Amino acid sequence: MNVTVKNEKLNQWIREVADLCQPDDIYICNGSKEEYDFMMEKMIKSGSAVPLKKRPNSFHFRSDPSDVARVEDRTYISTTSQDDAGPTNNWLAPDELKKTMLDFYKGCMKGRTMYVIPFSMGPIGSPISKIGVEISDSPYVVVNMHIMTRVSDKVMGLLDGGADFIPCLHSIGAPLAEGQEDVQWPCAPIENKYISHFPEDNLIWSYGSGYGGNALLGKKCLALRIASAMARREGWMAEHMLILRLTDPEGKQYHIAAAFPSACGKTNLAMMQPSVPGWKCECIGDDIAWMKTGPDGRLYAINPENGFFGVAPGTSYGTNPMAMDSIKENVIFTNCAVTDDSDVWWEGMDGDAPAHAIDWKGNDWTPESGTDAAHPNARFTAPAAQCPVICEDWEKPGGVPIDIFIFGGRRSTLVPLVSEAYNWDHGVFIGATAGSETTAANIGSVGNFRRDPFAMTPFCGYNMGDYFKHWFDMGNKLGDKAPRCFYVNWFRKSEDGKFLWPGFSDNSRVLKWMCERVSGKVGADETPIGLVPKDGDLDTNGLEVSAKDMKEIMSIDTDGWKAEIPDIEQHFAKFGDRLPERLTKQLEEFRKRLG
Ligand code: GTP
Ligand code: SPV
Ligand code: MN
Repeated sequence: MNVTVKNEKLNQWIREVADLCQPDDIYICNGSKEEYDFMMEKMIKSGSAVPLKKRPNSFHFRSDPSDVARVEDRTYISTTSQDDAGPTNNWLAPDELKKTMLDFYKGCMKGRTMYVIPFSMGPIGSPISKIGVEISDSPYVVVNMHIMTRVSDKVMGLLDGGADFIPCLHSIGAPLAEGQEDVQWPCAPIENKYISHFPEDNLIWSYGSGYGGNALLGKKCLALRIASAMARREGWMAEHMLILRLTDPEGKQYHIAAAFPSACGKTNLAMMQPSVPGWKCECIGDDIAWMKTGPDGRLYAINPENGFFGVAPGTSYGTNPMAMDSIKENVIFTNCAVTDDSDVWWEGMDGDAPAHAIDWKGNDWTPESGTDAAHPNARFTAPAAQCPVICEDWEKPGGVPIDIFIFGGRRSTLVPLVSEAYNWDHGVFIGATAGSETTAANIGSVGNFRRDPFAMTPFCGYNMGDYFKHWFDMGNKLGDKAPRCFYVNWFRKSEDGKFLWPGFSDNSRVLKWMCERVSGKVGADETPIGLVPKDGDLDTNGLEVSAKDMKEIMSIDTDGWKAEIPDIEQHFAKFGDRLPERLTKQLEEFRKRLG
């Protein structure tokens, strides 16, 4: 071990894990550039990292073809009573799950180094921030954690001073026997993967995967699943939301937090450049928001992360120029294609496809191959500070006051571009009934419709019926200072399968309408599903969408909505007596409005 650890709880945990996992070596990380360079150098030598000539200090990794996304089927919320995990989470009793996992962990780090990564979610020392310590046998995890969280000996200093922490144990589950040669991306087979959470002890155990949210445990595991359970106990909120600041031509600022499911547009909206003249958008966070009430009774949000773990395919100067400018240097790419001139490429990047590349599986690829060059869930890991439109207040310890909540998802039919909730209870109803087509961010089928309340289905660390109640409780606490709630759908398609709405920078038109609603500049029409823009209020100046398509994007198909009711009833029924009365009442009112 390279450092003496003074925090007794940490010291004891490190010794316990080392005895169990039997690594060859233990290394305590300090987050320095030297450490990052040293780890990267080691991975270049072993062949797992490929330096990119076109992007300074940037590297490409290829995962095992089986280990390309989160594994919701193998993700557990392990509470004493199954009812506390609820109907939307996989559950195993803590004793049973721990016993199974202990067998896997036994000797699992043989032939490898065990890295101890002290990190802060949120600015170091902020009252909203939380300290975690991840133990991992993956050097890829170490370099990604350097970017995605604040890894620092300042955090170790706080721990030495007695600060508490959330233990996050991770192993790729691939011990090496004496003399055994390593593979490029070691991991365990799918049936041996476990992404486990013990919210009653604020504890995370992850085994068998090296990818994204399965392995970078500060993100979904700590900042959403464990934090959501803490937030409920302590009266705050941990949400799967981007945070942005929109400034109108008069200089008035609005802060917006939006919950869309994985791969449904958060990173893009967070750094969107408005097509409406005079409006400015700045990014505060692109995936997670932690929110607490401030002394003025309003809701304040911070981004607990330090980087972007963004979807690569579809990212281009045409769609998300600020992301493209954030990934010019100091970036880790995973599962992209690599071009002959040593750059990355993916489907949807600007310009022509390369005539030849090496695809994400390491095979020769040409545009005639008929396969994806980059995996649909290929990702970039980039420091948030590199975003040209990162807000100057993005690390403000007290956060920014939220004016607007947006819910949404990917619906090729039915759901119109935008609607506003009648009030907070109706807002909770539209959040609780949100649905979306599944994406490649999870291993499983893609394009299947599912209910995904508040985009939290895979990330809520407790019974989602109680989570709905927590939203009502927060509403009671916020009163007339609560953010206004809206619902959007950028993904409605025409009969021939094309997106009707241009999206991206034109989404600013929708945000502008929301701000004008909040400031009382515009009225709205009442419909069964909520309030919608009056004719002429949605700014379509310079927009290249036909009047016919515009009408379709905004149209409300009452029969189609009536046909949703049985599915919403089934969805609500799953929560039994944990479903708040106020949601049942909302459903009744919705039914009445539909006539
Ligand atoms: P996670 O990181 O998985 O949580 O995803 P995310 O919600 O941040 O999604 P992201 O912004 O990365 O977008 C996912 C995909 O949707 C990308 O391929 C985008 O190009 C595409 N996308 C984002 N916004 C829009 C939009 O307004 N319209 C259309 N048609 N596609 C969009
Ligand atoms: C998501 O799936 O919502 C992500 C990517 O943000 S991961 O970190 O892999 O969870
Ligand atoms: Mn996400």
